Amino acid sequence: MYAQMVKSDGPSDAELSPEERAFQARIDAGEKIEPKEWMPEGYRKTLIRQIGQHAHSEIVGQLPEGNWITRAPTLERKAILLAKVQDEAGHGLYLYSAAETLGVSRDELFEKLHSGKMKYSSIFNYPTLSWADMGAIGWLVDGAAIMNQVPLQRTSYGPYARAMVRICKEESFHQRQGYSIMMKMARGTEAQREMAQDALNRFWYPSLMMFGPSDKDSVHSAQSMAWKIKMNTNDELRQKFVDETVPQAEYLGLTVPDPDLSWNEDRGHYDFTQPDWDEFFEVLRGNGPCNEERLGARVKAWDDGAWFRDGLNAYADKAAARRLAAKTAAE
Ligand code: FAQ
Repeated sequence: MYAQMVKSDGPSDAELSPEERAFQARIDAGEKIEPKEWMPEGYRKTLIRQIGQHAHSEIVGQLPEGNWITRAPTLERKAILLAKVQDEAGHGLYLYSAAETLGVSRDELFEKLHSGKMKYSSIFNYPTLSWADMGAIGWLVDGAAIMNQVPLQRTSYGPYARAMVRICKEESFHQRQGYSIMMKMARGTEAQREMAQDALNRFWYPSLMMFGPSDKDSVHSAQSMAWKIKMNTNDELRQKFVDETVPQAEYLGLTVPDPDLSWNEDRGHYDFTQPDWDEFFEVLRGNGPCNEERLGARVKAWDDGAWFRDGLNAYADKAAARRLAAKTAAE
């Protein structure tokens, strides 16, 4: 039903080849597609785009929080934040591995990220200005990530679906740690409560943007949903996020920065103000507050690590040559 409400970019059934029709029948029957099996080129490319973008988001997503590890207010908070940021690195690595099963190398993916040809989530182009932002990121950003990723556990590509199971478990811990920071701040001193409110004010709309453009502007949704690469439309998940998050803000005693937010009895959902989509597309074009800084940090890390990668490769080459020499001598 939702696939009909979004822009269509896929071929009609009559235009499918016999192989494509058989492939679609497997998807419709809920079968998982595994790496070595036949798949349409568009399916493979869409997965590389989405999984690659997702992996890049996890890796770039370490930067805004990594920035606060040395400034966490207690040893316990530091240990928790460190573990969370390390989890994000792990998520990136599972996802790069899942993308590699589609025939793309990790080096190619990195090259595309570093040259700006591949995207990462818009949210990581916003600055983290106070400790309360660590709470808002865990609560809202990981909360939005979970909302999007829980359905992806049922996505049609086996390696992606399986990566999502573990990632979602860890994201739940992340969301709870963020909410725990927000509770502490919201119930602390007046200054702490103000910091928590300010963090909510700044992260609310960028979090809503994480779900992607509105359905009418979503280029890929129709085809991705037909292939079960995406399980829900962008607007559907955004609405679910608002419905679940508003009561959590109320429990904290904080105000969602949307004067038009109201419960709509007839729809059984909150009505809310859409994010500024011009701002969203500007961030995607590289003009957000921190795009340059984030990409610059990743490129620098890649360049600084060149000697280490070279060393590993030289060691692997030497070990392979030794193995070959030993084998030849034994024959
Ligand atoms: N940011 O046609 P659609 C995390 C692009 S995980 C940047 O609707 P699609 C964990 C889109 O690529 C966060 N670009 O696209 C964490 C396309 O451009 P293209 C990442 C965006 O793919 C937490 C164009 O707009 N999660 O954060 C965004 O069907 C805390 C048209 O859009 C995932 O990647 C955006 N927000 O739907 C880490 C989940 N939205 O490629 C550290 C998997 C759209 O043609 C700390 N991905 N675009 O040049 C998805 O579910 C989908 O890819 C969507 C976008 C829903 C993100």
